[in-house]
Amino acid sequence: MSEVKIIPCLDIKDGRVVKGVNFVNLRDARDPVEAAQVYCREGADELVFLDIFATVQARKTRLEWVRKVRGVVTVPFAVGGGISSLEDMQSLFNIGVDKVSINTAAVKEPTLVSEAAKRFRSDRIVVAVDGRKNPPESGLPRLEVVVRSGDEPTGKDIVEWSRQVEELGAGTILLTSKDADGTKAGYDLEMTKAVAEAVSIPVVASGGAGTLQHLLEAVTVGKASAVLAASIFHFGEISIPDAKRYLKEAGVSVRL
Ligand code: 0VR
Repeated sequence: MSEVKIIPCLDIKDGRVVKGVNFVNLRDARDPVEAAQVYCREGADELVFLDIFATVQARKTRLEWVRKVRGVVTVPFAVGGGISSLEDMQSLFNIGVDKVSINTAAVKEPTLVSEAAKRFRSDRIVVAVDGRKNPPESGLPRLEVVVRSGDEPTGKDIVEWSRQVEELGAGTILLTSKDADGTKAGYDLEMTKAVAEAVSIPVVASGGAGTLQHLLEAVTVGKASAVLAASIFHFGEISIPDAKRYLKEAGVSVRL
């Protein structure tokens, strides 16, 4: 088994790290530069920076916020939020970002994924897939893709979209459960497993981490290649070294 990555996520609003539940009721959590320094020092394998209001505010990713964090990050750095063109991606790569994450723009214009993979190489292109679970009798896909910060349902099945994203050339899928986000009740294992079994590219589990056991089950049951978390790290409930020690003791290969 290749090493499982532990990935803290900085959800950014007005230049601060924020954290909500189910993508809403966002509250201030911490300074992004300070958080990035601590997470890198503690052994994060990657860092994700999401300018979560860029798309809904119909603007580009705030580069000045990205630059500040980029200045202290010592691990692979992925940035998402508001990216909707190859030029947007180039601007981020020009300031030292390692990977870009596209979400809404990929659904609206799937060829953007294939063009980006060709221009920049697949391993630099992450497609973020946000999803919600619909009741069985709803007539909607059980696992449905949502976009625009989770506000817009697409009617797309998550597994079918993930397969398409892989075919288009994405290097990684960042799979976030809107229902689980911020609840600390555990990842959506049904969603994570369904996607991880449908594609051969790495799937990052995201949304719901609350305990060390949740991190383990995302890997063992959900078959995720990496676990992303925000709440447990931002509010100091679990540290990255705790997470790595626990996973290693459970037999999971991690970078210590
Ligand atoms: P935790 O459940 O706190 O670990 O959060 C992990 C993950 O869900 C968040 O870091 C982040 O992906 C939530 N995403 C979005 C959003 C939050 C607010 C608004 C929009 C989005 O579009 O992904």
